[in-house]
Amino acid sequence: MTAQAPVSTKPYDVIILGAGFGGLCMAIKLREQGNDNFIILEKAGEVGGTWRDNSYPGCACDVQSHMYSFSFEGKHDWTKRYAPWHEIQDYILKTTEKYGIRPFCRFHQEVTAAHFDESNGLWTIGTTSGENYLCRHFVMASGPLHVPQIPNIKGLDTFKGKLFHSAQWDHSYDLKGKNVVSIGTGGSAIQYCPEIAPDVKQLYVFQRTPAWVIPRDERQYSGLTKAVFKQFPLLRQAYRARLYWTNESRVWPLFNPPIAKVVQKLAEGFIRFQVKDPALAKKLTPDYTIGCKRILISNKYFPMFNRKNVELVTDGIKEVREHSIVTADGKERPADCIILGTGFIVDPRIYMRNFPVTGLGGRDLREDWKDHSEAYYGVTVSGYPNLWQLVGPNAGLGHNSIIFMIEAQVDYILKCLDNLKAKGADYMDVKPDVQRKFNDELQQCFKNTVWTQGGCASWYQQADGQNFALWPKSTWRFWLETRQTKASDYQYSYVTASTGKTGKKAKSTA
Ligand code: N01
Repeated sequence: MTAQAPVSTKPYDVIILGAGFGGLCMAIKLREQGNDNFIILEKAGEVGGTWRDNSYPGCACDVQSHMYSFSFEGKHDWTKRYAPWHEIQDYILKTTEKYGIRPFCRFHQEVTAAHFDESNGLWTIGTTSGENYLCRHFVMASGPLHVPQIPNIKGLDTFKGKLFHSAQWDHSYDLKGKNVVSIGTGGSAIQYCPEIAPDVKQLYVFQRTPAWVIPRDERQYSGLTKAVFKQFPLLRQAYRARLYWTNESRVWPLFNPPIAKVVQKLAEGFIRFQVKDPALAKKLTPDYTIGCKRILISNKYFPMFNRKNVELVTDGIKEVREHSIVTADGKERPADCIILGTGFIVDPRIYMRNFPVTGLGGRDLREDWKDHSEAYYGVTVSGYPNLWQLVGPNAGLGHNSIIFMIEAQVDYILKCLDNLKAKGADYMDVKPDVQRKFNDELQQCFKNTVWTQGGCASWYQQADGQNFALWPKSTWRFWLETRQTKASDYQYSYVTASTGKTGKKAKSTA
């Protein structure tokens, strides 16, 4: 919280952190309910989140666009099955205008603290601009993947060439004819490397762990298809449903490692088919079960290694020098530019990495989640009343559209808000035993899946080995389980008129 900063006197009903897909969905649905008493605090100067930030060459969503869009805001004229980033950002901008969300956005307002006050049942939200805001409900919709991970490599800070992270691509820098080092082989790198390879003099792709990459069922939508989707929205919706169930069927190998092994054989064949040199194909083949880390899709990644100017480097990085990079075997490679495709800091505490969130009795979420992050349906955390999250712990996906999860979570939150109103209470808090039971059952679901049996280390797991990132069931189960709220899962509290100002303890009821 900014000391001495003014606090807005009139509390908002809801403050949303972040104007990406999640924040916008929350805002649109609030407006649909006739609730205009909210604002969105956005650290950047525009809406869009990931799709505003990531603009590297080849950046596209690896979930089909007809699925990776709001169910209530279909778009008949997606150009491709997997739309490029700017088309998705354009969709977000148009949706923002159509639903009149822009006036609710407060840009360049990075949240620095969130503090719950039991005496009045309100959250105070501090921002870098120095303004503090009051609200009844605080919705954290910042998403888990937005803080670039800069690797701790010896000498990286002494590098005299061009250095940037994939999420901060410098389009003014011309890669033509340059010696380029790319570190990492995750979802971002496998998209931009094949795009830049034809332009650069030499591309060194530094791989620490190979990724399973499967074919991308790419297609352009013809004018006829777009016209049909425009004329017959039901057909577009049926197409979306087909995509949904196709994606959903992909989760079965993840739950059943023996089935995953069969899929893996096909993926191995795909590498051997696309890479001419068998020794190189072997280096590109992971030694863990497919699905343990996110499965990537590309038709261009493996063939890129058949180019003369692309080298796969699997030796560990020893150090970076002023104009080169040196591997553990002592080999030095010249570098004009280093691109970090090293992903994002995914930490259970990512939502409040830069700021404290204090709940009942002054408890600190960063402390509570130090070793172990837990929530209830990735939406709410016991001890932090009226604090809501989108894509919180165990609400992430590797096989289907995260927007499906966001919509289910937003609906759930709105139902909770209705329950609170119906009870005439000021704040609600999920009961600790409800959260405990939910998480114990959830972690059981991970047993005998590729995530625990697959033999990989990934950002899905926290230090104690528990998977805090993914939803371990089908997404329709998430929808079904969150369709109804159970009022008895929560403790409801009332702030009496007299306690509002004096700070006496609020009354609670189950
Ligand atoms: O990041 P990542 P990303 N030295 O974390 C390596 C999703 N996404 O930006 O596996 C050397 O996946 C690291 O190696 P290792 C994407 O699926 C979605 O690519 O840890 N290497 C890995 O290879 C993912 O969930 C879309 O051994 C180092 C890579 O860097 C998320 O976004 C599109 C290293 C990081 O891979 C982020 O993807 C694109 C080091 N010190 C991406 N540190 C969609 O379409 C890290 N690495 C939705």
